[in-house]
Amino acid sequence: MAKKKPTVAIVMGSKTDWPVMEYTRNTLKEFGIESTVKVMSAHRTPHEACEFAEGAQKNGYKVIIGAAGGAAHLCGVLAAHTILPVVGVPVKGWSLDGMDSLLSTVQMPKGIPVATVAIGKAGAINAAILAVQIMAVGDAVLRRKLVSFKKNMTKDVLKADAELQKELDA
Ligand code: RP5
Repeated sequence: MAKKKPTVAIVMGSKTDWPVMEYTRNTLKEFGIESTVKVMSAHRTPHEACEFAEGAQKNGYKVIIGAAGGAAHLCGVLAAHTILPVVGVPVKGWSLDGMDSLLSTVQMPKGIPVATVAIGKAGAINAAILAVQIMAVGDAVLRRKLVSFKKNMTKDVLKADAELQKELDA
């Protein structure tokens, strides 16, 4: 069977962001969504990054997920060159515990939003779920998958609570 066309683009500022952004790709896979993963930097490959964002919609992408650390301007640059929704994952860099990445991703001046999620792994997973939620607006199959994803989370927490209560009562 032919592989489904990717509808989400994951763009990272460096290959060193991959251990975090692998969670995004894997979470998207859980929903049956294929993604393209690219390393592109706003300052080291500025032309490639802009070109990619400019062509993203025409190339079938519905959401772009960007990830960068440090002075993390990549997501803002991507958002400047497309009307697709851009979700930004701040990656913990070499100092400041990721606060630099968080603030530079989230503090977009008015007009060019970047939907910024949490720093690191939680953000990487949430970026994927947010992308699914965005696409689910026009897709009943994805909506059903989101409902069962949430039900499973509820079940897991209730199960963990029941186990804890047993341990405490023992
Ligand atoms: C950013 O700088 C990247 O997104 C990465 O998080 C950070 C460090 O990049 P490397 O020096 O590891 O390539 O551009």
